[in-house]
Amino acid sequence: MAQPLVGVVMGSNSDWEVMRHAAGQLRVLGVPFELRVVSAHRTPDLLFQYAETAASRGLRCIIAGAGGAAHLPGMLAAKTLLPVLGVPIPSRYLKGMDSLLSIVQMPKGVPVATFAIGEAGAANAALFAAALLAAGDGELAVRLQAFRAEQEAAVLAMSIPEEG
Ligand code: RP5
Repeated sequence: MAQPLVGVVMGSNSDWEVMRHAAGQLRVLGVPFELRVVSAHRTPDLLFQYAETAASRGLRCIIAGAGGAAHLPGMLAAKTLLPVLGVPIPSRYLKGMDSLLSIVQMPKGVPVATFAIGEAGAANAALFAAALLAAGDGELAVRLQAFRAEQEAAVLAMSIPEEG
C-alpha cells in the first residue's frame, strides 16, 4: 500500500472487532492507512513516540479507538497537532458509556472529534477522515461522492417485506 495517510490505533487488539470497521471503510475508499496497538496506560512511552512522529511520517490524521478509561485519543491529541478522531469501544460492564465520556469530555484547548460508540462510530470516523483528505484530493472526493450515491440508492430501493 501507498504511504499511510491515516493512523488507525487502538488500545488493545480486543478493540479490533470494532476498529476493523474503520479499516474496512478506509480500504473501500482507497485511503492508505496503518494499524497499530498503542495503549495509553500500558505503553505510554510508545504513545508519546507515536504521537510525536505521526506528522513527520506523513500521517494527516489519527483514528484512535479505546475502551473503558479511554485516554488514548486525548493523550494523542495532547502530543500532536494532527486531528484526532476518537472511537469509543463498547466495554463489558458499562457498554461503552465509560469510553464515550472519557473521550468526549476533553478540556478546552485539546480537541478530540468524538464519534458514536461501536462500529458505526468506527466507520464514520473513517468517512470523516476521508472527508478531511478529500478537501485536497479530487479523486478521493469523487470516490466519497460515489459512496454517498450508492448508499442513497440502497435506501431508496428498500421495501418493507409485509408491504410487498
Ligand atoms: C482499553 O482497555 C482498550 O482500548 C480496551 O478497549 C480495554 C480492555 O482491553 P483488554 O485488556 O481487555 O484487551 O485500554
